[in-house]
Amino acid sequence: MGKDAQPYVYIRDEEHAWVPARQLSNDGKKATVAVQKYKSEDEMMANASSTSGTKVEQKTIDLKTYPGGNLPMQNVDDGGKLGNHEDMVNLPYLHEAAILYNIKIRHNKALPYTRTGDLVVAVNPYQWIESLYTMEKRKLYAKKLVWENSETDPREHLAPHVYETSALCYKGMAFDGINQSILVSGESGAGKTETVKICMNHIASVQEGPSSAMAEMSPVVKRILDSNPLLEAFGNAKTRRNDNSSRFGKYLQLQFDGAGGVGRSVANLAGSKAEVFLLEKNRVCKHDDWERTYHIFYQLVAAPDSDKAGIWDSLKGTNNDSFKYVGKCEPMKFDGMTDAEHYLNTTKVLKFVGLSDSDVKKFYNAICVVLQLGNVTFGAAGGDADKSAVTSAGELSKLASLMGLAEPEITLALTERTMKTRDECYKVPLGPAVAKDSADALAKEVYGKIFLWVVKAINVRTSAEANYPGDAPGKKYGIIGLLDIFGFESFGVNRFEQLCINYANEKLQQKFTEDIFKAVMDEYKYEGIPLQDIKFDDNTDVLDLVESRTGLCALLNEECVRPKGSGEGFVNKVLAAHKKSPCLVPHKTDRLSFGVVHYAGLVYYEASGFVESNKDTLPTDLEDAATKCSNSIIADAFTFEKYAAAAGGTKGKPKRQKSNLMAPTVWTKYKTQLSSLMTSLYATQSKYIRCIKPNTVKKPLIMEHKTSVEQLRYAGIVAGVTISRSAFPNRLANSVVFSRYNSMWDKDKYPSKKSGGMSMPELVKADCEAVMECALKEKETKNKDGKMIKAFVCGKTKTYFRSGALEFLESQR
Ligand code: AOV
Ligand code: MG
Repeated sequence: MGKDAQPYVYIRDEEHAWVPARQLSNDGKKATVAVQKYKSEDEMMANASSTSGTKVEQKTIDLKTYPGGNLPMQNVDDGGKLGNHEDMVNLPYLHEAAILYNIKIRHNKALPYTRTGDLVVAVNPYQWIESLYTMEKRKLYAKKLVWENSETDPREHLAPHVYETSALCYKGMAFDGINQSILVSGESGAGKTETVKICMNHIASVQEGPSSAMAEMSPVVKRILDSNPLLEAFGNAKTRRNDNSSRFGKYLQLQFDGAGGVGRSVANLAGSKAEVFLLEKNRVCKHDDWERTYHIFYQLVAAPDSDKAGIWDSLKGTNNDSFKYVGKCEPMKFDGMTDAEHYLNTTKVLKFVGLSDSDVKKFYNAICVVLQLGNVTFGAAGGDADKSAVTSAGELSKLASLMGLAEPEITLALTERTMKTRDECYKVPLGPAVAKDSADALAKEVYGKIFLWVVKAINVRTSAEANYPGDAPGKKYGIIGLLDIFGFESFGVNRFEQLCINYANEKLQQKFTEDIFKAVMDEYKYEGIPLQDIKFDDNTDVLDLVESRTGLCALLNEECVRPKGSGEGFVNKVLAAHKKSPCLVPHKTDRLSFGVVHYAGLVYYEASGFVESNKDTLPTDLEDAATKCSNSIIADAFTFEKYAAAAGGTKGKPKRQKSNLMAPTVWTKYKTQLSSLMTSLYATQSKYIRCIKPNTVKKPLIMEHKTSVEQLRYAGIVAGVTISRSAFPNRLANSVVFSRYNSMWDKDKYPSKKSGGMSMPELVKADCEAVMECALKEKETKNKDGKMIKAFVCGKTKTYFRSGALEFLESQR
């Protein structure tokens, strides 16, 4: 807030999203501003909001295009300096630009964490800031937030950190007996997985008790932490955005013994259970040039020949080039280890989760089946493009022996398809491209099952039930759940997967909104502010559009059982059924495309592959072949699936025909899984961490405005702020209000209602109220019923200003 009549504001900018400016004049419709031209970002940061030194350019701004017809104000001090706040709730002016500049200044000072109330915004520092994660730091947050009693908010004297999230969760679970969850979100590369690891390590150290130096970790804790690399080996891959990108969603529940115990008893980490969502199976067969498939393939290929010989004879002497799914790639390290080193580690952990030596071999052998499926090639048979033959006899023969199947058997399964009608059963040949797709489909399915198998194996070994078999069956443990899930996505082309991902984000956003709403209610209650004023937009419209009985997904499922179901048929149905929905936008030119207005913005989806992606069924012939595989891990997984799918069907009859119609679609399974996740989350008290990826070059200290602002929107931070500030956009501490504006106070006309016996804060409030009565008289408005509405409310510790009131005070001062 500036002293002079040239307020410090932000204006929109094509290149930098928001830039600081001075407002020179404002007639209510148009404003003239002075904008500095900086040579570089650095210079802009250094000068933050001063007009000195740099070239100044004047601009006329159409105020209609700004919220409320006002330019957003900068949070500058009396000297015109733009500081930064640890808690953005304390920013007098809170809006998108203010949030951006606040986290930017902190990011530049290597301060990655910022609070907004209970939420922590974590900007990926792209450098390991050792001092943030020392044992002293861990203990400090644990001591202040868990073990010490405090009258006031104990975070007051602590810098913002994700350790506060982990510590407060531990406290809530251990002392209040309320299950907790930490919901971490953000786009690819924003730091979700790292953050979850940081929190998990902290929780593991908090639970060691108030005086522990964590010299030795309990074996249970060690097992839980050690199982993590295994999930990463199978579910992570190098992508353009992240060298170690998780290609699945994960909900990890830490289970505690003795939660909610009386007094200061320590709740002990007794086990953990992981649940996974939507593994990106396509990556098994295809990846962009600069990306890789799953780490485990490279690890296996980098294994020493002595190990390879024990897994599969033909694996000996191979390298990345030997397998089409792997292909050429530069050697790379992540976590400081080469693929060969990772192989050794993965093998160690596999044994550690309970696999015997022979199981480990069998397991790697199953992965070879996936690799080898990619090497089989097909061509037209006898010049007929509708029929195919294997054109790589050697590769096929290796595959057959690896799977323990006769060559003709696997060949037929890949090149022909059995069709069944009510009274007959016949075979149709497949063209080369379709045959190749079949091989890919089998590879993806096998890999998907291996992945789930790993998760199950880990759970069997790490769950509290496994660690403490003596516990009573069905014993309830205290839970801290950690959610590391894909953030909102909006790409050039958005497919079925993006819809699934964005649907999950809508569900989470709904909970987030409800939680913020509750927090605002709690704050108002504490401050003694009337509650009826809070209004906000929720996202039930979008959720209805997606998940209701006639929603997008029900319509997609319908289209999938139609004999000639197609993407276009689906889009037509959707547009017809939801003409009136404010959240559905038809595409102007593309009949295969439709737009959905998400909480984070409009996304167009390309529906051409929706039907196939949603069905995701494996032809019977391949499924049958897999059940006969000599590798029992594969055979068992497929056999189980077959019986599960047939459960309820008539015994002994061919099962697939029926289940082709009835097999649950990807969507149906996903929705069920997600709704059970939401049920678990609603049973917890949630805390939020929003990760922001500051730049695309993966370098420290750089913050690109445009992409960062977009993420603030996607993370719902801006929407959240809108809720919390809907009635009163600005707020200041009563003491600040008094010292700042008491020069505008006519004491005789507006006497203070203070009286003896009042506490200090009550005295300040009384004075502050009188000052505001006087200074903001002019800004009073009448409501519909002719009642006068004041432009402010004084709460117990803070004054809340209605829209425009604080700006008015500043201009008058
Ligand atoms: P993600 O989980 O959000 O992406 P990661 O947690 O894998 O992102 O982080 C990406 C990279 O950023 C890491 O490999 C680190 O190099 C760096 N990084 C993240 N957080 C920190 C931190 N606190 N300190 C230092 N470096 C960090 V994805 O799984 O791709 O959506 O799918
Ligand atoms: Mg990740």
